[in-house]
Amino acid sequence: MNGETARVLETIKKQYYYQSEYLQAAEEILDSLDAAISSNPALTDWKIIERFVRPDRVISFRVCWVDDKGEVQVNNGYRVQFNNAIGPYKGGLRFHASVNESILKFLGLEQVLKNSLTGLPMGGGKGGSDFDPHGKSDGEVMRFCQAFMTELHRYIGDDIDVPAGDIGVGGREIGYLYGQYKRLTHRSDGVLTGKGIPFGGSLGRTPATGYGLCYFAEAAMKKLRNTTFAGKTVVVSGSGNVAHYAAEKAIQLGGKVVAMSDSSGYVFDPNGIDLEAVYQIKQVRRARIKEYLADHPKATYCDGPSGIWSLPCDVALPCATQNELDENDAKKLIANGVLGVFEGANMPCTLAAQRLLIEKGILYSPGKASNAGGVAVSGLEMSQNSMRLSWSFEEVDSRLKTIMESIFENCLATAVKYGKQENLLFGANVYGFEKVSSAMLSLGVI
Ligand code: NDP
Ligand code: 2IT
Repeated sequence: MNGETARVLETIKKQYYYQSEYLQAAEEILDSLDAAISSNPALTDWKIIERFVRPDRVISFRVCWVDDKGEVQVNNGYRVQFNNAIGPYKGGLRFHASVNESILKFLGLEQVLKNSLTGLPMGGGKGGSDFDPHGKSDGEVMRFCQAFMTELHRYIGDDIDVPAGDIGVGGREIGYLYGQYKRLTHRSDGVLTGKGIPFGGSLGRTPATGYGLCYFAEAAMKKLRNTTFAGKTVVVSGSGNVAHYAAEKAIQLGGKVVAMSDSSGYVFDPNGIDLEAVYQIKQVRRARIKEYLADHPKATYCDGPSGIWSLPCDVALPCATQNELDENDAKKLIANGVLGVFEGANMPCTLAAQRLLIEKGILYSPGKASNAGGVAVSGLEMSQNSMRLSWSFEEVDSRLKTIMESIFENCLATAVKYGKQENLLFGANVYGFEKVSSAMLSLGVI
């Protein structure tokens, strides 16, 4: 890194020294951008890098609600509207105890590039709360969602900012959030995506991120290693929305998924994971993955999720959360002969893990490229809502596959153009940035 990128990174490191996740995402992106900006001095003259790494605004608010015992609870709520140069702010809401401004700024910054990669006109944003859904009743989740939307609705709109799901926010939460939005505004529009099918949701949105990840991975394996998922041993971390549908598609494509995890630990099943059992435990009963052992005597369980990376596998799909795979984990995967690491989560590999995987010639794709299928189908849901139409599952799934394959091709072509061979991280950062920066230049100093 040199010149403008290094200067901007130093500046934000001083200003936001306490926001480690935001700085990590910024460093990873800026590290790729020297070549892109050196060919266009206007980007430096117009301070595009300086503007690009900072969100347009961070909205933060209090969320008060009453729990089942009648006690008042207070949480922090946020919406980071990062960049709308190429379209309305778009990105998920995360409900997790760890949520803070740093995490939402990293997610928002990544979302700006990811949404650009989809080829659809969407800017980037992210929001959420430190509300922890674990162990909460349906009624408590509903009252929290209503309180959250009571404040959030002032800042969003179908042409302004369109939230969706992320960790802790799935179909149930989107339903409650949308219900409160309707109650407050008297509007029925496409202000949220990931809605239920009876009230404007798109067929294919629920599995889109996981399916899209496998479409991307399959395209990369075919083109760069002349192989496919067929016969491969696959390890998937997490057991939420992204992990479930990634595992399902990997199995459909002929892979064998042998392990999955939650935040407490991981299960290994040499016979191949029984995905329906995991679904019942994690999505229906909202219980711990350890319960898998009850009906699967050949399976084993280990406390602590990160041990999952010590299992031998051909393909690793980290689909849980940020920084879940560090340099030591990457070393173990490499020692065990991994062929590819394709990210389903956002920033699951640490900077050191990414660098090592790339240096050792492992196929590696960053989340902003390989998990873009979720937001891409959100973009299709927005189009269907605007047109008052709905497409079949097959129509949506085939558009998703085309989008993921072209994201792969564009990232690869960009990497090759700059002499970076198979470096899909470089390709994703530069290709995503080119469109956003060109729009920012055209829009003037705003
Ligand atoms: P969910 O809330 O559906 O699932 C999260 C899963 O990850 C849960 O099984 C959770 O377990 C598990 N988990 C949390 N922390 C860890 C950990 N340290 N190690 C292992 N497992 C852990 O979220 P999603 O599946 O929607 O999101 C997963 C990732 O994918 C996130 O990074 C998200 O930002 C990203 N993503 C999501 C998209 C979407 O469309 N939903 C789109 C693109 C990216 P537990 O039950 O114990 O909490
Ligand atoms: O990280 C992501 O891309 C998401 N959580 C999905 C965002 C969206 O608007 O569908």
